Amino acid sequence: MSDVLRFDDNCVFCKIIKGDIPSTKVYEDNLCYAFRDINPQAPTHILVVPKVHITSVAEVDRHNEALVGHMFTVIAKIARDEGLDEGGYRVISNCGPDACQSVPHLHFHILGGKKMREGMV
Ligand code: DGP
Repeated sequence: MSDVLRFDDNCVFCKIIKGDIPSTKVYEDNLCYAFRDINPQAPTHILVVPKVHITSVAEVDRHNEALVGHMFTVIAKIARDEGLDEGGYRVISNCGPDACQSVPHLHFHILGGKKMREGMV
């Protein structure tokens, strides 16, 4: 896994990772960054993003699969630290226009802290 940072100058999440746009940091290591969503859909709503610019799940392949696996280890840690373990939580990644992905930088939403409706998933 490379920890070389590759940014897209036009990407809002790349700007957040660089600190050019402020965010409420929850977790950071050399591979990924987690911060609170600006428009929370649940009492706890955190985004986990890789520090390299990957557009979406559609760009996950054998070159970055270890990074994505690491992100899930981080997701589980954050959920524990946020006290979501007992009640449970949802992890979502919107991919492309039909899924209403609005920021084209791979991210996983962690949503928890309330009973969610059954619905899309
Ligand atoms: P998605 O629709 O799956 O691409 O989710 C993008 C999320 O990113 C959305 O829930 C709002 C969040 N978001 C967009 N811009 C910013 C920002 O500047 N700061 C923070 N904290 N969150 C943002």
